[in-house]
Amino acid sequence: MAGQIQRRIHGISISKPIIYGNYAEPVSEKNPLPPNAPKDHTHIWTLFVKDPTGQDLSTYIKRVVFKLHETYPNPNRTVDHPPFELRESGWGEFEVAIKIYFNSICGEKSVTLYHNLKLHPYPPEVVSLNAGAPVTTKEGRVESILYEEIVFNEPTEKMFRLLTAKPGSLLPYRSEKTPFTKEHEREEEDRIDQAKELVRHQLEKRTAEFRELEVERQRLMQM
Ligand code: SLL
Repeated sequence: MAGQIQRRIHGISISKPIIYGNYAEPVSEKNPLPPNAPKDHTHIWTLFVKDPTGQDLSTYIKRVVFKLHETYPNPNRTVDHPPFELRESGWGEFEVAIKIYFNSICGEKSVTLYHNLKLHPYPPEVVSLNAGAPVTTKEGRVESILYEEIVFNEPTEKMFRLLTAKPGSLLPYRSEKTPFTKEHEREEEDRIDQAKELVRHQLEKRTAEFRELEVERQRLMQM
């Protein structure tokens, strides 16, 4: 109802995984440009926001706006339903702002992610050093994909029901972590103290043995 304040659940955070990025393929006979595309475009690419497990993002996402480079006509491209994808062509790489709007029952502000649209792969030796490094797949297409978790703190009750319909979204409640960590620390300290005590005991025993041997050696020397 209009004006009704949505109740929130305190002390709870819900995390939703997403992947986002782009695919790109060089223009070729098999992968031709659309008839209306400028002739200097060399690649056809797709920008996307997806759920990594294949779930339907429209449960909580209402709209995705891909803000392209200003060389594109109408650079703000809105996608109002899944799949949240945009297929285009171009000649250059640039940074895309991906603005995600949530369903109104979420009571959440939009979130903006940034992605460097990639058309060319990185050299293999640097791929593991770069999150989202563009790589060439077996099919010969370039992929640059990033992983992110959208965290909803103190979600509305409706949102909570929506997002937890599938398992695996609830994050541990923050304050529970503290006693666990302290206890853990104390146990570790106890273990270290016990080990020190053992070493000290062994050292004393050995020193006593050496002292006895020394006394014995001296006695034998005097004979
Ligand atoms: C730069 N990275 O910094 C480049 C910009 C722009 C890419 C790349 C198509 C535009 C059109 C296109 O690929 N733009 O359709 O004219 O300068």
